[in-house]
Amino acid sequence: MSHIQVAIMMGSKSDLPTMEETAKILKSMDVSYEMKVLSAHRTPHETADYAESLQGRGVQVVICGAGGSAALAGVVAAHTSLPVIGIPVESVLQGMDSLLSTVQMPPGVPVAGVAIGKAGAKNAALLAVRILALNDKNLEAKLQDYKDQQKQKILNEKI
Ligand code: RP5
Repeated sequence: MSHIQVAIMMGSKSDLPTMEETAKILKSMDVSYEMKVLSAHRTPHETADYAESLQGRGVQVVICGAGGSAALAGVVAAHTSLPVIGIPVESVLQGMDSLLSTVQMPPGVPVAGVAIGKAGAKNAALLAVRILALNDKNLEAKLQDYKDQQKQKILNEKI
């Protein structure tokens, strides 16, 4: 069985600056991941094959980022029963197109959509960690540390 806990997918290498924010948080919490460029539109068969392989490999959460007519998260959700988190990557329409394409799924095929861009990329990682932490006390403690650090940062602000 694979040691990969989270699969991070993106529709193009041009999405990498956004998706790196996801990877950074997973890395900081010692969550294992792999990153894969696959496009719902440009590599439809390869995308389906990869999505269908994940559960059998022991992957627990899939995070997909795409921009524009962002079908990736939805297509992956159609090809796996794993939880799928969709990040709308910023685009020519400032990501509104990506946002609607990602979240407006038909009932029965869920995608957990997060905010546009890097904020969403960070929250996608944290949401994945929350899912994994349901069965991992060590990870739960790391999430609590993260929350405590955020709290201290705000409380230490001087204006
Ligand atoms: C989407 O089209 C990708 O996810 C990317 O955000 C956007 C543009 O792709 P490139 O033309 O930069 O490859 O499928």
